[in-house]
Amino acid sequence: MLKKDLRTIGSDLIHMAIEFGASSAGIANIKDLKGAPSFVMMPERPHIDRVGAIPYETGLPEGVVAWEEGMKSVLVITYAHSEKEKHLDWWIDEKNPLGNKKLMEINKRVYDYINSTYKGVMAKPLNYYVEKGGVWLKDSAVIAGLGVIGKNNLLVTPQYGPRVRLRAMFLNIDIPSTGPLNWDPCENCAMPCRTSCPQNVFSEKIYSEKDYSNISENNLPGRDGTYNLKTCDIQMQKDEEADNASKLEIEGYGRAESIIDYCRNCELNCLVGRGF
Ligand code: B12
Ligand code: SF4
Ligand code: SF4
Repeated sequence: MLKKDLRTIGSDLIHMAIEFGASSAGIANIKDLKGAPSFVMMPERPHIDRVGAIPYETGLPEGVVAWEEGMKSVLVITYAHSEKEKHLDWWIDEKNPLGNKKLMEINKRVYDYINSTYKGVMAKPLNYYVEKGGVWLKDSAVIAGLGVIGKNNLLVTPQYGPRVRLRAMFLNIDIPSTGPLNWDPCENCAMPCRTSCPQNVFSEKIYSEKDYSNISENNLPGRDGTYNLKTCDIQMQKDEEADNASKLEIEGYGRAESIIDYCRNCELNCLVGRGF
């Protein structure tokens, strides 16, 4: 396939993902992803530092992404989670959050569209977890040009700030990356994302570029190496115990028996994209 044709297919898939409900979409070429910070760092990080990890089903060592034979690029989609629609992020009655379900639906529609439109193009919607064949989603979104990593350690998009959730799909065609962006919203910012953190998670530098084979000092967790996932996870455990069993009537769901509302302070207090 010619380079021009590949770009045209890429643009069409991005357009269709948005048509099917994604808030934004882009392409990350796998050659670019392999050198991105999370992809370099995770295989080198010790197990003790793997909060949120689940058992590996890919047969690969911990932290290593299962690049599938023949796959060349990744379609990345976002779905905006505004402050007004907090329920999108909630674990209601222990079920997959509605926002995550929406992302899976959009991915499925794009997958069906590819199969019915492009002969020879193979696609594979990816699991959320790297342990189950997924990819590191924030870096993928950065390479796809959907935003940058902020000082809150989240993908910050120009339109919605960090208030988005992500999903991805492998493609067997070699489409060039549609990013990264040349943009830094965090420069000169007073960092309400960090000061609003209930656990003071960003209080000290705990990662050093010297401990990893190829990561610059500005590309560490939290950018400067201060994001401490273990302290953050203390808050997540508190949120699970709090279980706001308020038996609310929820739009698109009905009456809930239990709700887990995980902390989003570093996300909701970011100054970018407020109030959409
Ligand atoms: C495990 C996990 C957790 C764990 C551990 C978090 C962690 N960051 O290590 C816990 C439970 C603590 C957690 C907490 C949260 N999570 Co979480 N989590 C994940 C998961 C499954 C894997 C994350 C991971 O281990 N990444 C790899 C490591 C290496 O990344 P890292 O340590 O964060 O730091 C890297 C980046 O900052 C990046 N980086 C830094 N500078 C630069 C520069 C460039 C150019 C690039 C490319 C990258 C880059 O490289 C770093 C390595 O230095 C992802 C889903 C996925 N499949 O990716 C969701 C995910 C990252 N989580 C998400 C969210 C929203 C949250 C929370 C707000 C909780 C909530 N309400 O959902 C908090 C936010 C904490 C924070 N400020 O980062 C979203 C992020 C959306 C966004 N806008 O970025 C994701 C993508 C899931 C989703 N549904 O879309 N999470
Ligand atoms: S999710 Fe909450 S506890 Fe974790 S870093 Fe963000 S504000 Fe802090
Ligand atoms: S609040 Fe400011 S420093 Fe924090 S992520 Fe948003 S723009 Fe960056």
